[in-house]
Amino acid sequence: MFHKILIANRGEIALRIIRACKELGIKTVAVHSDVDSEALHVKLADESICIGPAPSAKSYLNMKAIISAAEVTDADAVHPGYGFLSENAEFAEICANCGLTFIGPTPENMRLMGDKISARQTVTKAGVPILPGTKEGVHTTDEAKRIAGEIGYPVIIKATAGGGGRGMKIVHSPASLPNAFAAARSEAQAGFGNPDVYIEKYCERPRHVEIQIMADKHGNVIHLGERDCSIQRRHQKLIEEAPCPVLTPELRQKMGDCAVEAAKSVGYTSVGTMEFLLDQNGDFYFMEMNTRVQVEHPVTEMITGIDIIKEQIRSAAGLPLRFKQSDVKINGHSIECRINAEHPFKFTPSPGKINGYHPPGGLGVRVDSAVYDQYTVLPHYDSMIAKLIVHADTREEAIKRMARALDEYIIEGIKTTIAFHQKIMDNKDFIEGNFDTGFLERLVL
Ligand code: MV4
Repeated sequence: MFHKILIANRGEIALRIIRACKELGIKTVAVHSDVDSEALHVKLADESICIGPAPSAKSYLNMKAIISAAEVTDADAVHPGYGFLSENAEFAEICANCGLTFIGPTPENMRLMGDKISARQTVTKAGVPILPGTKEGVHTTDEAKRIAGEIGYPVIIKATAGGGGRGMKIVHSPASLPNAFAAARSEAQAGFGNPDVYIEKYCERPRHVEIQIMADKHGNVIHLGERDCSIQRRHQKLIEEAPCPVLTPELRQKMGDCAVEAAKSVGYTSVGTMEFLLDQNGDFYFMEMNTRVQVEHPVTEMITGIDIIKEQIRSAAGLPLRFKQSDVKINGHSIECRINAEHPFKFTPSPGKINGYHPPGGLGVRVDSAVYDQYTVLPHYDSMIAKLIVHADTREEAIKRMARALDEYIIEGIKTTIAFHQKIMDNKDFIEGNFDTGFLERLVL
């Protein structure tokens, strides 16, 4: 097992990783920017090191500074969390070259899944369904027109190097294709430094359902069931839950098996997530794989009782998984609300000093957060300040518990999205499980 882990992240996920390390008896090193010296991850870690000025590009994305910090503190592994360097294959490679274990998949796996066309090809070979679309990048408008005609409108143009929905264009007719194609390519170039795009059949009003995968370095791969992450705004998830309210046990097994086979086919060795679209007919299609731990992993922990971060660390250290697929039992229902320092209905950022703080508690309530009373939420980083997670026997009880916990949660001095979540917990369609990825766009609060 590792002796000391450097956590290359901040905020609640840095705390989440520190907690796992403490329970595993592993020492921790926090890294922080100039403006983060009062951050909770710095206070809770055994040691801390400043790695640069406030902008992420100069601190939390500064590979040289992070590697140096690991060397001077004699850390033997690096946990990247989510965001920042978590899906950067080059960083994983540099860690390995410096004798540090990168707690995540291999650089090869990260590259394969980071390229959305190669990810599609790879999972197809493992028998995973994908939407009709191109097997290669599409380079000219004529080619795009011909392919879109073959697939049939509507189609969606996506960046090969993209992900998470950035730079996608939905095209409903041949007339609008040339502009959309040009825009997609230039956005892909600007956003990812690579203009390549591919075309897929557009799936209307899908749910976003993803499968949590857990793998070790001995060829064992299991899944921990699914999460429904359909409640999103501009590709930012706001509410996640597990299990998915509409998935049947048969469909769960089929999606789970597909995700496990895909992970096995590439020799995957860490935790990861296969994202699927679930359409109105109950058919599912692979979208992309996230080769990191995700923000919403707690809802899966709550219904399985498995500590995903601890297992990820153990797996990176070369230990075998402690669970077989048959050991994984889904128990009850869990919901997570992401609470952001934003206007509750306009979603404009609201950084500043928290002047009064009281988190909720009680049975089945979990708060993953790195803020505290008198803490100043900084404008330089992500606006998510807390994840409020509940667990209960049924979905109906989980919604009531979430509503109760949201009512208890007091955060003064800044605006937060608590009031938004209160409205959703009281929404008839949400309560009935009747929603898809377009839910928030159609919603009038
Ligand atoms: C799609 C799609 C419909 N059809 N692909 C968005 C995130 C990125 N991973 C892919 N995304 C989508 N891909 C096809 N062929 C609809 C979306 C999509 C979406 C997916 C999940 C959650 C929210 C979404 C919001 C808009 C579009």
